[in-house]
Amino acid sequence: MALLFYSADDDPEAWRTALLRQVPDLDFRVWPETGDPAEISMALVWLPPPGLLQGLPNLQAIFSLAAGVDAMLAQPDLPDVPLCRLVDRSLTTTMSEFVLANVLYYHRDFDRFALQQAASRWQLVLPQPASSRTVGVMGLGELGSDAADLLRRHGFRVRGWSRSRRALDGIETFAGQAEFESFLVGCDLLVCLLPLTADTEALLDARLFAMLPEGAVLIQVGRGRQLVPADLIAALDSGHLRGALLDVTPEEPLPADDPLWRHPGIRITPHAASYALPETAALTIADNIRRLREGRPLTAVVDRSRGY
Ligand code: NDP
Ligand code: OXD
Repeated sequence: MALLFYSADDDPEAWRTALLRQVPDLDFRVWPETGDPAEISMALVWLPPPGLLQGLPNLQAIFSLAAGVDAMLAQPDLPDVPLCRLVDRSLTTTMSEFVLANVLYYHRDFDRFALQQAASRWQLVLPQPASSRTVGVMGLGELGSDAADLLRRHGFRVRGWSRSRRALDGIETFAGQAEFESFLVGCDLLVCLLPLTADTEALLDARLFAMLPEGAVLIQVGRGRQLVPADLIAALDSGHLRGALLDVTPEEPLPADDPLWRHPGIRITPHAASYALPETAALTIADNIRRLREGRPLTAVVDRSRGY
């Protein structure tokens, strides 16, 4: 039962070391040194070249090197074996930290102070308690539920929205389209941590922005194609929205001439919100390797009909 690794972005040796620490007898191969393709039963990959996975006749599972699998699912002829998302403590922790940092940026008026400094204007804006703001988190999965909990522990009022109903300590939860508007109307800051699916593509549009209260802020850390950029720019220009942080953009890297770069109400980070450390991510992948070997059900398996 060999595992084949492919990624244009990740260091295979770091993953080899981390996985062998957990599964010492693992036969870890790095493409293109595949050996006999019939010996490969697992693939640990991110966006493999066309034909790579299809050429593995005994493939039993694909482990994604990313949490969001929209790009993997868009691959033509993805083999019909379980596809597992990346679930990792370090990915979750760094995401929650990034979300908290950006919520605090607006909560503590750093956007206003940056404008004031540009105009050499000294003007106090009195700090407000965290409990005076409501932060809404769209998506209450691995990442969203942890970010919501960190925000709650910091003292913010937190509400969350998901497809099915979730119960989270101290967090007001909303579910589905039926409760979409009642969720949005109370959000001073809106964090998007949704996967990209047919239902969430272009969800961050004029209709959604109009449901948010005047002066709301968007923190977009899901996927770029969930945003309609022209609608965001219009909502900022009209003064309805106060600002937006975009960690993900419809095109990545964002082209130098894209107007999103230059809008005064928009801050851009280069898909930098979180990262998975091989040392910690190897724990959940190793668990799935053992499960596969022992014929037990895998965890973090993508439901292809839902798209996440
Ligand atoms: P999960 O699959 O664990 O959670 C997804 C959540 O979104 C679930 O709560 C789910 O609802 C909810 N959801 C999905 N579709 C809908 C819908 N149509 N309406 C309402 N709620 C919906 O994913 P993760 O938390 O692990 O990751 C979320 C996303 O974060 C990834 O898919 C990726 O796009 C993005 N990401 C971004 C990174 C970055 O650096 N910017 C890094 C890593 C991930 P339910 O609970 O009912 O299933
Ligand atoms: C992911 C990401 O989905 O880094 O893991 O965006």
